[in-house]
Amino acid sequence: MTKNTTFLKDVNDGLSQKVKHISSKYFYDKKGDQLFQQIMEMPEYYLTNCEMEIFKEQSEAIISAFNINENQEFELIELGAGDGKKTQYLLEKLLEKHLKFKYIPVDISQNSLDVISTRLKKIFPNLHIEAMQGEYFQVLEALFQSKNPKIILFIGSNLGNLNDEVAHDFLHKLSDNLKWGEKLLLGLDLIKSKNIVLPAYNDSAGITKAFNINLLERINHEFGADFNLEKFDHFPYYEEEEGIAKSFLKSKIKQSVFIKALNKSFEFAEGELITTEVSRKYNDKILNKILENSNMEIQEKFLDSENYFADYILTK
Ligand code: AVI
Repeated sequence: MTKNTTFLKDVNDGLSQKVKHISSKYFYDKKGDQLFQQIMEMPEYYLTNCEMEIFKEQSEAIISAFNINENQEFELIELGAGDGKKTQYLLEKLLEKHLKFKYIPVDISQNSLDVISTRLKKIFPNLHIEAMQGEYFQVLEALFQSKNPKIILFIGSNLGNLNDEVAHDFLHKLSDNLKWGEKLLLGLDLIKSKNIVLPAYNDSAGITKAFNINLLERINHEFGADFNLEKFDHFPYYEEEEGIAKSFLKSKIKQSVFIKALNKSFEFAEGELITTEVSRKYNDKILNKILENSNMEIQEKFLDSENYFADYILTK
């Protein structure tokens, strides 16, 4: 099945449920990539700055924690590489130390990979970079074909966009592929109060709203749907106790939407929600629960100065 037919099938399945949903993985078309870049620049979206600070200030200590054998070439694999701006600090330090490694950014968006490869090659002419396009789950096997030791980067709290069960399966599968002593650097947003988290998913410039609504625009373009974008609202939600930020699209009125590629109409009640994203926030207890029986454990934790975000080193 091609990517597009999987998307169409997921739209059909998700909108046919009693509680409608469409996965956030479909946010990232070209416009979605650009909007996410803009979100990361919004003052309310603290996640990027916090993790940037950790990489800027603590890359040296992070590299020590990797326990790298200087005589052995290794692979630094970044899952969901995005724009690579944070990783840049780590790459700079690794290159300064003349360590032998290949950097493999993996992303679902070929567009992001092209941008990151061009940019990093310019900044670091000596960097050995080999991008791989694909979804995390699907590329794991291909990634582990070479015998070289591996360090995996999974930063930006990307894990939080998977529900806990899927996150558990993913980390366990990843661990199954890692050899004894190999590391995963896992960047996670931490549980904190609503007055900090909620604005991050509802910036005053309306970029997150546009990012969410772009999903409907994408369905209009790709599948000839007639979603009226004015008739849906961005609806963000977060309760500290649950620790999960959620984004919904809310139908402003009772309406019917036709999707040509499915030759099918979908009914929306006034106020009805489509779940589009979960962004889980973590603490050690939640992470340890997900890691239970995975053969991976927390080795070290690097925090930003506000204690909003953590980069965990997990070791097998
Ligand atoms: C990519 N991911 C970690 C972002 C997040 O915070 O969940 C995506 C995002 N959604 C809305 N704003 C940012």
